[in-house]
Amino acid sequence: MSQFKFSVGPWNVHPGADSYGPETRKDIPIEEKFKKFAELGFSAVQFHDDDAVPNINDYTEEEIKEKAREMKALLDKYGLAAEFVAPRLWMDPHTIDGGFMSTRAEDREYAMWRAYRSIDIARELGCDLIVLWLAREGTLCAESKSPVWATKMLIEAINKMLEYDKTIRVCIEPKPNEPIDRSICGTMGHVMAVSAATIDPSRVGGNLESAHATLAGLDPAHEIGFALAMGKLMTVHLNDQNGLKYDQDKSFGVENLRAAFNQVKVLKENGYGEHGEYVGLDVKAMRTTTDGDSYKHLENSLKIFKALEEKVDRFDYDFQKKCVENRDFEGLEMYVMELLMGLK
Ligand code: XUL
Ligand code: MN
Repeated sequence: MSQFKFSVGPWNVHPGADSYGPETRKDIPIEEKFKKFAELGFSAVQFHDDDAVPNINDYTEEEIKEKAREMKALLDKYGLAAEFVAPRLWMDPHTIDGGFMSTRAEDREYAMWRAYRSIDIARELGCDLIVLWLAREGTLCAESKSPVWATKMLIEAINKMLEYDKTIRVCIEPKPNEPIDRSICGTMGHVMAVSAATIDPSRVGGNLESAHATLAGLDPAHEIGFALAMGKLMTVHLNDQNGLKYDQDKSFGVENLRAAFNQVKVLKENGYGEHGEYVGLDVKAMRTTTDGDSYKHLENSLKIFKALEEKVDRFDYDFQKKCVENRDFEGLEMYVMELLMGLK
């Protein structure tokens, strides 16, 4: 039995299109996804604003709230909670050059409109968390905008959100690149600095995604640990990533099992989840996956996470202590490998 509650986004079950080819699987209606998420043991759903309210631009503010209430009823039907809402600031023609730090004032205004609507939707769905994955916030052409100005625009946008709703929490999901070239907020360290510069740092934290940390050349467990030490790990996006290339969102643990073990270990050792935090997955199926296996990567990720929880439960802290006393790190490392290989 896992001690954690798990969450997942509807985009994690997807038709398989990539930048170089069309869809390979059928699109699945959101209600069918919810039903399956509940069956698989997920407790909550993560949303983009337009996952909750498709065609969001076509509606008035009141209509958007009404549509969100309909989505809440659908969640209730399957006993699921909403974990967060994230404004999708990368698909709209207004966000071609980013959102909060777009070079055009009318586009920055549009980004704020989406941020406010995300807060409205979160309220209707019964959650208080806004995730900002800052997809296009940075520069494609380094000289196109000042990084000083861009960083200040991000802080200003977050301040406006904190003012718009006095209890909402804002959670930045850092990523160093892709689709943007140079991101403004690439790591947990950046998130902490931005948080500290806002009008209410207690309401601004981070969402660590394993793949994003790897893309920054950092260890996901250390990024998680850093945010935990600051009391600012609001959620996680667990997945895996094979080195420094395009963002892969592979099933949790399939590329680097030891790194995955250490992510589970740091979460377990530090009481993650005790304040209602979810273990969020952000995993994608492979392009070759068939319709019948549309959820297999989710099942596999949960299975690997739970198996690693058991490994953490069996971790011999006395042996670890002895190894540390003797500076026998070769011994400790081999012990971890044997534990993971099932030899211990
Ligand atoms: C992109 C990414 C997004 C966010 C949600 O790399 O991880 O799916 O998690 O906006
Ligand atoms: Mn993510």
